[in-house]
Amino acid sequence: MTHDGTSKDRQLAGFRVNAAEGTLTTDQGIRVDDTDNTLRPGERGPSLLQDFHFREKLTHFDHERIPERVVHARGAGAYGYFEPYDGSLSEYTKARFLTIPGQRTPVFVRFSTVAGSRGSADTVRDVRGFATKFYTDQGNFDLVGNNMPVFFIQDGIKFPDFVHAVKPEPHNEIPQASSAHDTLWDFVQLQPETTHMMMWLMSDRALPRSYRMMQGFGVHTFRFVDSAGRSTFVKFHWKPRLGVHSLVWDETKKIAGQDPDFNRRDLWEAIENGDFPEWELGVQLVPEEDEHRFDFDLLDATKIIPEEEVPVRPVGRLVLDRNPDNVFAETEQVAFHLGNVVPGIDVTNDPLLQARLFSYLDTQLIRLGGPNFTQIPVNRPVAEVATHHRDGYHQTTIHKGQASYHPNSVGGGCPALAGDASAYTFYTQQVDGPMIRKRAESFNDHYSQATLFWNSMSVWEKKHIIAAFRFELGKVGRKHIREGVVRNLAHVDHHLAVAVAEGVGVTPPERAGETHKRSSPALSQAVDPVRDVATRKIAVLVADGVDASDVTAVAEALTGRGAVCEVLASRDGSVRGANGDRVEVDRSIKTVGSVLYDAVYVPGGDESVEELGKDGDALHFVTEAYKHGKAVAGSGEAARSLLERAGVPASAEGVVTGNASAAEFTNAFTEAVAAHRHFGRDSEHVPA
Ligand code: HDD
Repeated sequence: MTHDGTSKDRQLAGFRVNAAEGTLTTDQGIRVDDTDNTLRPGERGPSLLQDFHFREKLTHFDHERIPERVVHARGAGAYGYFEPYDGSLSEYTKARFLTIPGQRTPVFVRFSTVAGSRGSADTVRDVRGFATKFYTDQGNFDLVGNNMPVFFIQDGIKFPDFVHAVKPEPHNEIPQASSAHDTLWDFVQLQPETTHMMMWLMSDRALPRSYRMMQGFGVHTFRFVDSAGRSTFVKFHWKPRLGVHSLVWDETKKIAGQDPDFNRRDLWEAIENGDFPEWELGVQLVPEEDEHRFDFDLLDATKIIPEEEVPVRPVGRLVLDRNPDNVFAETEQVAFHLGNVVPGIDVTNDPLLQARLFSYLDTQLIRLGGPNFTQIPVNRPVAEVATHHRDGYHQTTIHKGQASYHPNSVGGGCPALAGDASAYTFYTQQVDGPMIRKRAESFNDHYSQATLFWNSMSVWEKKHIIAAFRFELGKVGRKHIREGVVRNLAHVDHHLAVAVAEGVGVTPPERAGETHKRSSPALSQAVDPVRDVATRKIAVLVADGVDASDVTAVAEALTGRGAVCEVLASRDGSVRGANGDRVEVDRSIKTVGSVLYDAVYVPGGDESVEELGKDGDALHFVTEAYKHGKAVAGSGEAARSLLERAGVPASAEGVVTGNASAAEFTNAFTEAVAAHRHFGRDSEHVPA
């Protein structure tokens, strides 16, 4: 028996004569003794319409699906809390949840991909959604952001055009969850404002190793408003405690086959294991009077404020510590909306943001079937709700009394208007101008920040970007589209445009004038990366005859620092150790692949290593891990030569050989795993 915990439910609980949890009933509470056979006259007769249990079961099943989100359909969510470090933001905002030190505000966060359907793979090249619902004591605040700080378009009126272009093409519904097709790139080449975002999309940011290892951005410029009504512009940033780390493209394609749930599984397992993901909230603050101080418009969502110009000020932390109980009820039915703001936070005139203020509520009405979706538990504020809204589909509140209007005397004037500073009031802004459809001149520079991004990348990041453009445009059938994109890229960087042109068989473009040399180191994943082995997965390859002490030495060193070691062999169960003891196997190598691990280790034991050397799966495992830039280790001479046979030079960066019983070995391997990837290796091994 299910009940939703409303007060009515609790009241009725005392009257429940049928309340034996565990006995199957109909929706009307009638106990059921058979749910396997329809009612029929005679064993071989037709099913009877009067079988109410059968009809109810089928009807409910037939109505189980609701429309998936038109974008961000595939997601994974979790609960947790946010707490500010101190009260220093109260100088800028009266939002209580940001200014009361240590006060925990419950949150629900939903991560998502954008383009794919609900059942699509997690690791496709795509933007990731990072939407946070703060259940504050002043009402719900939704920060509906992405893992990239800019967007494809400047005005929300173009959102349907962009989404139609990126989604599978309408005549054959191909390709699923991929931007590598004609219509997206056609839109891109004709709409140069997409250029900056396309640089991000072609970068490794579009391939996060984990939701726990990606940044989040509010994207738009918002406003903070203090208790005196003074406004400060603000951009929101989430920084993951584990650092920002990505997969490589070849790997993502393979994971999409081996474990399409890779990112959601990772989030789920981390939380179940008590490795609670954590982010730091930061803000960039710009005083109202500095609005026009930049060489771009603060209202243009295709632009960042470089962190070197306006530093990100850390203000609090987000911790996710509870998985949902039911994905449909919570992760699917959660309804985010940019219009959910609390006193102290306000919107700006950014035309993309303004369109979102309309679209999110509108989309919830069709998706969740009416205006009462705010009563669904995951959407319910913790702050008290008292409205004159009545009726509508799926109304679960039993409103009492006769007055559902304002002003009223019949209901004692209730609910009354807030007569004090606790009410939400919009920032008082002077707006005046002719009614026109026109974009401001200050939105016209589509290339400078794309160049800034490119200039800020390390050599390996640039290689990955070129490879990504070549892959995506290589899938575009129409040559004029490829040419158009390359022409736009010439405004970003001539070398980039030529490298892409050469890869996709179009004439390299002329130099489109000098591009600037500025960079913003904070944009690179290679600058000052967080090094940590916590929750990293290490594959330990073994066979009969393995040196069990080699297994233990590395497993203890790494798990001691929070990593996860899994012993893989050609079959499940256990293998015989060199000393005769059994060594437990976690998984058969046939059920996994190197792409599901961060590093690989071959312990010593001559017989074991010889056996692995004859096993094509094991050799491939090592070769592939190395190719993807991962740490590789081998203990003893035999393992070292096995690595060489697998194409892994012992002298390469991130490759550790020697003896596992030595502290230098385990320390070096731990360091190599903590580095995430070793792209400084021989360039022929870096996909480029
Ligand atoms: Fe959006 C969902 C993020 C522009 C219209 N968007 C959606 C979600 C995220 C974003 C994370 C999923 C929320 C969830 O998990 O339920 N969207 C963004 C960002 C944007 C952006 C960061 C630019 C800065 N979006 C944008 C525009 C429009 C929309 C310009 C329309 C004018 N977005 C929607 C939507 C969705 C949505 C159609 C689909 C499902 C939903 O809202 O609830 O209304």
